[in-house]
Amino acid sequence: MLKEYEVIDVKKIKNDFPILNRKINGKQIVYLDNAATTQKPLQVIKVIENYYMNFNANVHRGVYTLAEEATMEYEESRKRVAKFINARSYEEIIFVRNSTEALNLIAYAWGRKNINENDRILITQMEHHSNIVPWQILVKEKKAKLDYIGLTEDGLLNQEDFYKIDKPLKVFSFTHVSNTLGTINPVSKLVKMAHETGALAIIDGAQSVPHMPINVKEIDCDFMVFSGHKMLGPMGIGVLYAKKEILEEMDPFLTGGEMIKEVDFYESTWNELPWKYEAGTPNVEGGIGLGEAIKYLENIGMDRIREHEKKLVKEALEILSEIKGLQIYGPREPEIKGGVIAFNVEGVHAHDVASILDQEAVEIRAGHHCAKLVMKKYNVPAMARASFYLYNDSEEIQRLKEAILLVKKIFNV
Ligand code: 7TS
Repeated sequence: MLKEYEVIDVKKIKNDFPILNRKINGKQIVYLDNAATTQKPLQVIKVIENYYMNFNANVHRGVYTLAEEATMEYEESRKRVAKFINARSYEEIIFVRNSTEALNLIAYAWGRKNINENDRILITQMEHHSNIVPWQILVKEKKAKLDYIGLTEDGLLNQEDFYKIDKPLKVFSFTHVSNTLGTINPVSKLVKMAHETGALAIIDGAQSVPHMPINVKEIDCDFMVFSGHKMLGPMGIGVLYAKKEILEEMDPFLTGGEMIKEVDFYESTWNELPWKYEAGTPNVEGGIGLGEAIKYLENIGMDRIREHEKKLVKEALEILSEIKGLQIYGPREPEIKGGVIAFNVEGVHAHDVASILDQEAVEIRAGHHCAKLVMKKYNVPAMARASFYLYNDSEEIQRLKEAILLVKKIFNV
């Protein structure tokens, strides 16, 4: 039975995640590192097991039953992904390993063809390193220019910076939700700003696609990337979404088997979309597992998952704000904050915070979170970070609070 204030049945959901029954130091685990990766429900684990037990074969080549079944399931997953983010067709969905690979693919395949000397690429100070480093390399190679949108003290994008940088702009690449500050950026507006200057808009959806309804047609971005493992799916499967006309114009990234139509001695031609961008044997178990993860999320409803996380964040911010000496980073309004709260306990290194929390079976991440430019903004070497998902609840926020109070007691701060 759902309690009146609950938007989803967390108790029932928890039963689908065997790992959440684990005890650490005799205490029930509280898993709060969902921005790094999420746990997998039995439904996903079983679908992978079933694949290996019953229809494992390489895809797109065999005409025998196993190969046809594997191909069909893999391609069904692609269609499910397309529908999940409202892409126009499965042709716009490229399976890759993760968000990092997808961003590198864009920088190499699109970037090397379209970026020239003195062209400008714009990113933001809240990016994960995977949306910084590929651009730094491209810019060096092409003698192009890299610009940044900075941050306000509250962890929002300083949108005025957009109007200060030199134009014309070729690319504006930004995260939808910050993996450290939790900031939800106004993506439709940012895409419009990019398009008005003639730039392409790339969205890093690693922290948004798993947590809220996404409609790429409505947002009108040119590219969006995300990772299966952050949305209940297996490791090693990710997605590059791109508008069809861009994928048609671009050259392939990796080449070899699978991605060709014809191969002659000195020339080759490319396969149809989306396989033009998928060289070699793909991660079939990953694709099938991701399809099942999406089924699971859809059954609960992405709008309800977002509502649930909004409530958790509101509650956590209220509770944590009462702790003296706790510095919390990022916006405070649940409307513009995803389920991510980064903090520091005054006088204690974030790694010590995370170690003591682990003694209490509260699993959080500490460090720079692959967002060193965010650390620079707040002038800290590291932050502790709790990040939520659909299987977290109020009791776990209490456990988090008690564990932080214990840190303060141990360090006498
Ligand atoms: N972009 C964002 C916004 C991310 O949060 C991450 C991973 C990535 C890209 C890269 O994803 P990957 O699947 O290619 O690794 N973020 C984190 C994190 O916050 N803690 O561990 C990984």
